[in-house]
Amino acid sequence: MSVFTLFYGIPSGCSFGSIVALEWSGLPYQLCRIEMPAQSNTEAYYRINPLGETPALLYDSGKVLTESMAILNHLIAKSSNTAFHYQQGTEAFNLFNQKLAFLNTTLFNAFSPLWYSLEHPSSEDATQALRAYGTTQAEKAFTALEHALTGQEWLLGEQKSFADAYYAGIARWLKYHNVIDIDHFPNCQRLYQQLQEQAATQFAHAIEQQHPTGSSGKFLGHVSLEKILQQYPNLK
Ligand SMILES: N[C@@H](CCC(=O)N[C@@H](CS)C(=O)NCC(=O)O)C(=O)O
Repeated sequence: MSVFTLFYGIPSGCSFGSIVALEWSGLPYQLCRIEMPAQSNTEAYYRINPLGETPALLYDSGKVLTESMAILNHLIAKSSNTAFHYQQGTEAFNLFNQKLAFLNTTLFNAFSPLWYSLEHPSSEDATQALRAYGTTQAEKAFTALEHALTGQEWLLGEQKSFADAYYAGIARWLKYHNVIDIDHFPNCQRLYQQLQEQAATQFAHAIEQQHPTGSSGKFLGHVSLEKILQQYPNLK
């Protein structure tokens, strides 16, 4: 089996979820660290993803997959852990896709105005308007999630899934942007806390913060963007 390479973004990228998922998957992989926006918005990285976004996954010796939903689904298909496999057309498959789509659209997008205001300093009024919009959207999304999580251990119910991994990377933005305290949503908070106790989540934090850490999966080390581009000259 060829080695996967995940391009993950710092600080606080949504690619965090793909790192956690790779740890859970049992697949051998390496990581390529991309600073956003300094490295993500360069001609070199556009050869990996013309949108300049992370995560991106290099697989099968030269194919690149972008978009978290596609990456997570690919990792599921390749994972030897059958607990993560859902057959198309089943309720489990629908539920997984529904949760992942909710996180990747409604929840993720709620934070867009907050990221924009942080990365594009503007007038006090404009910043306040963006923050107010982001806060309203985040409140709406977390309220919906709070109801959906009632009486459930994980996003899918009793079974942990890659949707939970992805949630761990997004939910932390409430604190990052200092908008609403996650304690206002007890079920969301419980799920978030439960994820912090997972070895894979602790590993992903340590990787982002460049702290020494051990993998509970099949992490093989870091590789630089330059090395990947030399190794795969045909990447556009
Ligand atoms: N739809 C994409 C969105 C990816 C995305 O927007 N990633 C952000 C980080 S969470 C990014 O790379 N931003 C680039 C930058 O800020 O320079 C996905 O789900 O993977």
